Amino acid sequence: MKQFALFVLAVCMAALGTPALGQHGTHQVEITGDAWVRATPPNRTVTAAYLAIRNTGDEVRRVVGASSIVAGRAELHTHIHDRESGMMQMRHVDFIELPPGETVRLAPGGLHIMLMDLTRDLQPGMTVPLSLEFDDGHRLEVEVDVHREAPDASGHGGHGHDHHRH
Ligand SMILES: [Cu+2]
Repeated sequence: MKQFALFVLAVCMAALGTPALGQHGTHQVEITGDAWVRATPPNRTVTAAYLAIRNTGDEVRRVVGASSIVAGRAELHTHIHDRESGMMQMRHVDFIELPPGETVRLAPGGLHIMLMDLTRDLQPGMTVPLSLEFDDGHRLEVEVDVHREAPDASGHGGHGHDHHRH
């Protein structure tokens, strides 16, 4: 079992060891504000990650993928309001567009990174690594805190009321 864990870790390290890694500072995209992942009850295998991404460059940039070692797979999602049913529904999106000079917020009820096939329970106080992939081939690695609810839900002008359960 321990050997298996080490093997998995080695594979992950190899996967992360792309040439783009380490260009953190040169890439004109940065994570601003609180990045967080919703804590999971035992045996829950899906959750969502939220963060704000700022494009400091002068070209449109796109987030085209995400991954984390705690998740078998990750997808970019948004919520839409279905007029027929009056319900919020999640939709997979192929990319998240980042207009130049703007900050795009991923937040409950809107855009989020869906983490699926979780390999472990995520408890408050933990941090999980998250890797974002951009259309220019860059990757951004972030450490994301695990919380039960949005940290500082009073700020950011949001109404802080989460209609949606992951
Ligand atoms: Cu989702």
